Amino acid sequence: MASVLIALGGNVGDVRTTFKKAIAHICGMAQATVVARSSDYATPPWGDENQDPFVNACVEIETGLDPHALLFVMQKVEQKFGRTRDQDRRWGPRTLDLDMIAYDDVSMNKPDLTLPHPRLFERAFVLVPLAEIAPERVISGIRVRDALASVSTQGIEQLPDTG
Ligand code: A4P
Ligand code: MG
Repeated sequence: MASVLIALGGNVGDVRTTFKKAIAHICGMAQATVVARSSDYATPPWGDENQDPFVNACVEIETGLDPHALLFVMQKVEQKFGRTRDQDRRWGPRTLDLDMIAYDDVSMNKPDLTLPHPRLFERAFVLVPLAEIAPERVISGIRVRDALASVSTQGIEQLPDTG
């Protein structure tokens, strides 16, 4: 079984409900179990700042699927929740974005899948929830808690648990 970290993001619709359903679908389709799930966070938009705030979270799952099979499942789940990849502008509004942050210690650079995720260390909206569930995890030689200490977390707010 592999330990996989997945980042969730969205800023259109009832994103927190979408996250719950998306995680359940990933687990069903990937025969995966949730090892840890962060809180949800409200985060200022990054990249394209002219849009609504995002909700972000991270989850650690265990799965027997290989990285590409899991990516396929993640893209199916994005589609199920209304994400139309072609119409989205880069870094623009979306109902659900699922990024594979790390898959065990696998390192790969394929056209459709780069592991660990290449923009992980620039993004407080990924590092804050990741540090909640995996502060000691080392990704590309960098401990998650140290990566978090090197970015600004201004404007990021932990949202209360909805049960
Ligand atoms: N791909 C390659 N590696 C991976 C990986 N490790 N995980 C490929 C997932 N996908 C991977 O993805 C484009 C292609 O990346 C896929 O076809 C896949 O084969 P995409 O999700 O369509 O592209 P994107 O999301 O538009 O671009 P990118 O660079 O992934 O942007 P992000 O990171 O998704 O940015 N601000 C806040 N606060 N919170 C956010 O969540 N998200 C975005 C979107 C912008 N600003 C944000 C947030
Ligand atoms: Mg993405």
